Amino acid sequence: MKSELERIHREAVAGLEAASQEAEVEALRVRLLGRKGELTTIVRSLRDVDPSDRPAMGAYLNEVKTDVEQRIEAAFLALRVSARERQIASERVDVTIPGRRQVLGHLHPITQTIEEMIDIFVALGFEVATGPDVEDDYHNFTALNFPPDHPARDMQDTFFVDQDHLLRTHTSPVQIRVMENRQPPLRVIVPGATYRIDNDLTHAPMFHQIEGFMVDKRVTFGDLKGTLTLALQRLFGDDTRVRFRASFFPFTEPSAEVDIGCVICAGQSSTCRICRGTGWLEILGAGLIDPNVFEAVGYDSEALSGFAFGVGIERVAMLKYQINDIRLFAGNDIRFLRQF
Ligand code: 2U9
Repeated sequence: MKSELERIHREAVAGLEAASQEAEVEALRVRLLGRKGELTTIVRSLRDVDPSDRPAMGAYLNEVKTDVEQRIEAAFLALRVSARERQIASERVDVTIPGRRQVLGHLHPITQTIEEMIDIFVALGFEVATGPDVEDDYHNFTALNFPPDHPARDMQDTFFVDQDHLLRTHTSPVQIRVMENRQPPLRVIVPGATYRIDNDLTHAPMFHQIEGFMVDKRVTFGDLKGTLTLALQRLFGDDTRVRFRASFFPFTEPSAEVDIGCVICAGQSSTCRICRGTGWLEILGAGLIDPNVFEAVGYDSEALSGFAFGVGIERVAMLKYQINDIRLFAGNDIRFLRQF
């Protein structure tokens, strides 16, 4: 019996040392201490031992049983501790790892250009006004001194919604609405989308304008020249040359087209493809507000004067960023937009 106990003890110690899972320890516990376990069974056979040897054998059996019980308990504990340690290690958060960078979007280049121009004019005391994209014929044409047979009123040039409504061809109707509702002195700029039936490299059916105007007593063409020269130099650089050429618009008299020195060759190349060797780029239109426009909004055209100007935002952005196709702005190709 002693040798049998020694064998059980040896195997139990070896089995417990080898066990790497709680299930293995549990299987050993059942095999040794379960109802039909080896140690449980051997206790029963103590009665067959010679009575003189029984106390010593009983003591030895108890010693083995206690030792095995303690080893099983220790094995369970060790496995639980190491399982917990493994779990903690796997759930560890390294707070020193750099975060995943969030990819930030940005404003559309047209919006950026509008905001830049708004900032320039706001610094000069202008306020911002906006109005509807769908206008009536009166505010888009008639009040702006367009004669009834003006070519811009043609179905070929303007998107008509019905007989009397259209997609505004410029933001000028907003200025009419401002003057209808308020009295001078006024300094207002109007950014927004405009629409014309046009589609090529430099003309899109939907484009953006900023128009501006100032009305007060004794506003002169000199005020217009000073304001626009300053604004264009803030926009394209302090050294930008600016020139005014006589022109015609229904809503201004006198009228001018305004050029800046070529942003590419600065007038130094007779073969420049941007200015075609002229050294100048047309950038905006302007003039003193026609007295007929003042009369249309109920202003006294004898007592008041004002200047107005209009600029195409896409054209400004194309010159600033050297883009050769206006359609890229509305194309929404992310590879194009990411560059700004
Ligand atoms: C009112 C009175 C006058 C606005 C003006 C221009 C000249 C002009 C063009 C620039 C490029 C339009 O986008 S573009 O094609 N604009 O040449 N605009 S004067 O004059 C006004 C506006 C409103 C009541």
